[in-house]
Amino acid sequence: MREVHSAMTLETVILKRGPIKKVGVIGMGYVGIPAAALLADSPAFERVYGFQRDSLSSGYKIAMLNRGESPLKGEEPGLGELLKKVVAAGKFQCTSDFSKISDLDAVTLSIQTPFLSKDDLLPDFSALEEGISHVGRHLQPGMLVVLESTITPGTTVGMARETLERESGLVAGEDFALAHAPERVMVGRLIRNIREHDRCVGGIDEVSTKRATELYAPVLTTGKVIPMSATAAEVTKTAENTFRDLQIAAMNELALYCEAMGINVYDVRTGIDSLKGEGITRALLWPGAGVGGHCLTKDTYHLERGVQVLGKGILDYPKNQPSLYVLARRINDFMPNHMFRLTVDALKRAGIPLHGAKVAMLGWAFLSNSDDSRNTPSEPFRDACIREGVHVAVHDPYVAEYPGVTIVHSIEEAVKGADAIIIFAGHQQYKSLDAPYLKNLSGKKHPVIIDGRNLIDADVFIRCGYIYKGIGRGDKNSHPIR
Ligand code: SAJ
Repeated sequence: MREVHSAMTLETVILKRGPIKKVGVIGMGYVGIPAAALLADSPAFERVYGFQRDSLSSGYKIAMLNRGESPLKGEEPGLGELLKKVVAAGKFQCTSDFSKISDLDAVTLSIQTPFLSKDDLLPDFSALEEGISHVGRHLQPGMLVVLESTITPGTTVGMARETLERESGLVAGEDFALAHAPERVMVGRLIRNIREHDRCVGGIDEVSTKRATELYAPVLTTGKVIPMSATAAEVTKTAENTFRDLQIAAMNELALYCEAMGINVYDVRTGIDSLKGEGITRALLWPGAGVGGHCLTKDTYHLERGVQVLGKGILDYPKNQPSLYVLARRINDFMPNHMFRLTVDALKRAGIPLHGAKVAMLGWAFLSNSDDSRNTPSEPFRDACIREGVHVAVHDPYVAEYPGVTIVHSIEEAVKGADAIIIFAGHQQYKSLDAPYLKNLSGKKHPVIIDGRNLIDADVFIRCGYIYKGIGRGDKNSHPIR
């Protein structure tokens, strides 16, 4: 009876409040800004506030956004014009005055949840919790609160609900609606992703899911709302990245097997991929020098923590076996070590002592043709080299700088006098590396080249006198030296 009674209460309160007209978005980052602009541009809503802490590091965004300018780096098609339009129309305003929350109908939170440290992989929810407390302090009956950040399954019905109820004295599911609607945006296509991707909308109860659907449906073009529970939405988001990481690990493991068996993993991949037809699917991704970024490197651990908390004492799983997903993470994190092993073996073939060798790393970004170097797999490789007394030059055409690492932006500067050239990122320009030119630059009779992203033609470099090794290239990694 209580469930029916509380749903009626919330439904009544929401009916009394009427349709969502005024919305707040907390966290003016690469998720919150496009979300706020799209909500403000929708005729369904009257006014949108973007809430941003007036902090030293990001307070500058407030004035920029109120001038209709985007503080985001890099190209975001459509975002600049959209911001100018909604600011000029008086439909969007950025503010650090969180008390304005009290006269809104709905508030979303897009605050990042980074890891405190790479070792214990525990998320830092402090900024998110601060944002939720702000909302709680100004929460009114009938309001909708939606978390968009990537969070550990159980957070919406757990920490978020508790914080909101404690700060407001109201009851979730009775006095206010609460949901999780994870973001699925990729840098460079933020506006398009929000409009076109399907949106999982998960309420703590049916009424909350329905109210959250009212908020998201108007900004979707080809995307549609997929209603579910809040915890299912949290698991969807973390699992969709966990599965991508798993698929990459499956291909990385196959690459290691192919190296050991003396065959070309790319031939095998083509072979497997040729099995087509209804109902036959193989999600084949690509082997490589490693997996970086801020999504795949952490979302698996969000999922694992979620099942440890929510499934405590209930989960049935093969005894003493590690999680398949965590094993996948370890395989992907092993790839920079493998790149180091290939480098050591190749330098040995070249008769060059490891200590004092000079290595040119091509690629510091974690992603091809990107300047994003968060959790880059290049870093553990460079650390391993330095531990062994190897001199490392790092080249990247996109990454301007990185704490403690000198990034050079001319290939010549990086490769001059190098004993080994290591391709770490799949940047476009590395696909046309000139073998004789780089060999002259290195000044070595048999320079080493390690291909971490299958970018170059092994035979061209082998014929030019290089000692070649490539991820998954068991067919070439012991080639005769020309
Ligand atoms: N990588 C491989 N092999 C592959 C694909 C990627 O080694 O076949 C490596 C990349 O080099 C990189 C890392 O994995 O180091 C991550 O690459 P990514 O393409 O997954 O890019 P991310 O980390 O930006 O992932 C984001 C995710 N988007 C969101 O969380 C909203 C992910 O869900 C998307 O699938 C991905 O973008 C995408 O497809 O662009």
